[in-house]
Amino acid sequence: MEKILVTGAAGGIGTRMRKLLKGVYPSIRWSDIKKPDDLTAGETFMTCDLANLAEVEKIVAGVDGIVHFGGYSIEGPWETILNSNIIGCYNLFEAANRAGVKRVVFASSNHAVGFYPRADKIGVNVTVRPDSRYGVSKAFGEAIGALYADKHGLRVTCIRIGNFGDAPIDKRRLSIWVSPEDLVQLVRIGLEHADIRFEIFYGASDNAAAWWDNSNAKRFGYKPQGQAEKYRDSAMAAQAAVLPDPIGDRYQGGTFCSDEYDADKRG
Ligand code: 15L
Repeated sequence: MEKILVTGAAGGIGTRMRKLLKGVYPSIRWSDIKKPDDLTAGETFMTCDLANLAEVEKIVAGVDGIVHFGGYSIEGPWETILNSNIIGCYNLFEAANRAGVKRVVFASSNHAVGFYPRADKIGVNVTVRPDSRYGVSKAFGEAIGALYADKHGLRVTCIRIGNFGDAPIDKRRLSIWVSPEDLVQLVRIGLEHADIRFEIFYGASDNAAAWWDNSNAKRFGYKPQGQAEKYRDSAMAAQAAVLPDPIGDRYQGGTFCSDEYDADKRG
């Protein structure tokens, strides 16, 4: 991979990735709907509204691989999810295919499977159980990634990212935390491993309390270094300040599950 496009450059993950991916690939083009405040002179940046196919075609032109962190990263109104994550994701894969891009790494989310109970340990072959319109959009992204891989030969890796950050911030995140360095490892497998066709990985570090079987990522050489247990005391101290959430605490997606929840109304 010589030339890479990374979308979502101004977001939380993108901002961190701009530092961690520096120098890893000869040419990296960063993109977002707005210019990052801390863009440096050496960084190549193009503004793009993902909902506009003509703009997406401009940012994908000439690249070998794409890391798609762009889009709306939490639950939102349908119009927002539709434009940023559904139409935006379609545009990204369609433009990538037209431009002859070889690989796409798609930032999926744990919220594509958020309605699995915490008591379950799931792998990547389970049926999607989205916990929100946002989760539905991530399941859509995985499905359209599979279509472009199977029908058009694009090499696609979907990473169901747990919670990205320097440390797990509460009890739920002890199970789903991913360190920035471990996420970089997964992205690089998606961009570089010779045997990738269509794969789903969990974006999680080496967490003893994991709800996910990440053996598929390990099959491709993933060796997570982060261990959530090292931060158990601080995570549980933060959890003590959080009110109990009977629905959110039962399911993997947490508050994304309890938000708007009224499944009991039909008796
Ligand atoms: C996500 O997918 C979100 O982008 C992030 O903001 C967190 O909510 C994370 O999941 C999580 O589940 O903690």
